[in-house]
Amino acid sequence: MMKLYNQKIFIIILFGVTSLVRSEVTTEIFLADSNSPVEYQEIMVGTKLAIVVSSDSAEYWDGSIALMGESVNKATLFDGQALEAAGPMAEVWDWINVEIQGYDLYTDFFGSQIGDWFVINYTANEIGDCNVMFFDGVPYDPPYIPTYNIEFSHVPTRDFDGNTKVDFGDFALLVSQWNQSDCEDPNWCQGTDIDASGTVDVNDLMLFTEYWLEKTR
Ligand SMILES: [Ca+2]
Ligand SMILES: [Ca+2]
Repeated sequence: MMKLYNQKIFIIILFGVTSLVRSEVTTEIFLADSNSPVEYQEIMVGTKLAIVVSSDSAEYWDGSIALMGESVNKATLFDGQALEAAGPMAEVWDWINVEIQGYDLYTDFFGSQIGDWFVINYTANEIGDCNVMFFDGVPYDPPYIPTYNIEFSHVPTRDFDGNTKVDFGDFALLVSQWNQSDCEDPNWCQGTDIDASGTVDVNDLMLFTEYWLEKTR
């Protein structure tokens, strides 16, 4: 399990685009204050991320980032924006299909530059696996087959008091619920019964410490 200690997590999507083919599409995940990409799968419910679409080529591009199926409930994509390098006429459009949530992305046809083109914010809403579909090229008709998925696993939050950081306040809440044995859905003893076993015990403490000092945004 990878742990994060940083306020922001950027997912840098790099495109190795040539003039002939859209090739070499890769996804890398960075911590905000690190140059080292990390493998990143598990995030707490409530965590907010920024998905940044970047390019090493200054040419026209369109594509899409979206949630479909069960992932629509698991997370929300919001506040999609074109950045300066996408060019002055770049556009971001909401998906209008009610079963799909996300954005179609279009650079300026002539004015794009190398750099960061778009940013799409992501928040984890529910426990479970979530796939963010990435399309190299806007898909106009079903079936919507992504170029690849960015996969997340949402785990229960350890930020019991909701102040966006796992810290002593949360630990104090865990202690206050220690040995409680009547935890029930959906409250689970103020969230401190992390594994939903019905009891707040050492297993929850271990799960809690895995995310010690992690921030959710
Ligand atoms: Ca907290
Ligand atoms: Ca438990």
